Formats: sequence, C-alpha cells, structure tokens
Amino acid sequence: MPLDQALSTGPRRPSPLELPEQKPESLGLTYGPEMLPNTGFEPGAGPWKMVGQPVSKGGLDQTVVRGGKSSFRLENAQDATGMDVVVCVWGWGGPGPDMSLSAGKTYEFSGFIKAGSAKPQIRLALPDGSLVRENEGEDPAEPSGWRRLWRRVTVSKEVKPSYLAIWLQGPGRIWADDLSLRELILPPFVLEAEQTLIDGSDKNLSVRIKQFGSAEINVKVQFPGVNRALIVTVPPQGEALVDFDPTALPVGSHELKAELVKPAGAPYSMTVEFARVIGPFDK
Ligand SMILES: [Ca+2]
Repeated sequence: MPLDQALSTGPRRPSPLELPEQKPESLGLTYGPEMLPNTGFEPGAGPWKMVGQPVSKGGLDQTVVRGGKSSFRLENAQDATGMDVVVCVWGWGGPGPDMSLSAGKTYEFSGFIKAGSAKPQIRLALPDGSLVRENEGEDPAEPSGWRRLWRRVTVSKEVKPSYLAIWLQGPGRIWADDLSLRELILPPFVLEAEQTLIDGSDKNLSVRIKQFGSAEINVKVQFPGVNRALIVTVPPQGEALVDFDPTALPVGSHELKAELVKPAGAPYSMTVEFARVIGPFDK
C-alpha cells in the first residue's frame, strides 16, 4: 500500500478489503462435504442430461476439459433466439436431485464454465416457499479461461432441490466441468472495520459485527488498549456497530477482540488489528 494512501487524512482511507493479504472470496470460506454424485463427468453424464430446443446440441465432450478427460458441452445455433434455452440439468424428465438440504443452512452450487462470449447461468431451483435468501456470483477467470460460477441459497425447511442446472439462453457454446454442491458453513459472525490505520486525526473508530444466522447472538467485545469490555447483541441476519476512541493508543499495533458468548458452545472469536501511526497532524 502506498504510504501517502496509508497516511491520508481525507475520507478515503484503505479498508481491510484492500489489504494485500485479501484472498478470492471462495478461498476464505468453509465448506461441508461434496453432495453431488458426479461432479466432473468422468463416469459418464448421469444423472446430468442435455435438454434443449431443435437449435440446441450438447453432451459429454472430450476436446475441452478442465479436469480429467470429460466435460459437458452446451450449444445453441447462431440463429437461436433469446427464447432458446439449452441446459445441462439434473431433475427434468427423470428423477430429481436426491440430496436433502437442511432448514436454516446455506448451500452453494457451483461449476467451472468456459464460455467465450456466451452468458451462461447456474441455477438451483427449490420447491415454493422454501427459499430464505439467494445470491449468485462468479470468481475471476483462471488463465485457461475457465471461470467458477456459483449460486448460494439458504432454505427455511428440509427440502430436496427441484433441479440443478447449467443454463445457456440464446446463441453460443459453453463447456461445464467440476460442478459442486456443498454446504457453505458461515462463521457465527464477522468483523468489518472501516479503517485499520489510525493517526492523530482519528477521534472515533467503528467496527461492524455482522451475523448470518437465524437467532440473536451476544458478542463480548474487548476494546484495544484499555481494560473495557462490552456485551453486544446482534439481531438475526443483522449487524451491530461498536465505537471506540483511539486517541490514547500509543504508536504500534493494537487489537479489538470479539468473542461469541451466546449461544454457548464451540468457542469462536475474531480480532481486528489496528496500527497507530504518525500522520501529518500528529505533533
Ligand atoms: Ca471432467
């Protein structure tokens, strides 16, 4: 990080997200075991099928693969319209996905896609009324051009997905490989600091405590440099803000520690490191 940015006293300060050790999102997450019986199309296609229109083609492919010897290709002819859909799907015209998703838990369905200019999607459909929250995203492309697409769902009750699909709408050709469906094990809470570098111009700092679960939690916060602790209540899937005055902190490294106290159980804590530096407005 450039020194002038680190010492900037304007509103633009480096956030924890800009620190060099920040990793691609999926690397920092914890996952449960693989739930798909066939992730890479090596034993054949089953239970995945190509379903499409007369302009569509697809199936196992041995020419463009990410892992092993096979991938799954989907193709819509150049004259296909935006209404033409071709999918690599588990759950249409045959038995549906057989794994159970548990109430209150979050699952991620992902796959590596090589797509060129086509715009494929990854879909996980659930029975009506069982979805609490859903989002989707993609990771940066690998040098080989494969890119991981993902969709995350949180379910309200025990359900089986209606179908799982790699979805291509309109003209184009894509390959899919290394699919995955796993529980995404979210931490009890995370901390976010707007800034972690402190100089004499900082009179008040705040740290956000965010949680994803469906029950209220209590977190004990130990503030840096002083013998002061506070119990903070964070609402379900909500956040709480704590503030402290850093003006008395000596130059050096300091930490704010937050520890889960309710629900009691497996110990969990997280810290934010702050660095008190000498800035332009220090004496
Ligand atoms: Ca493969």
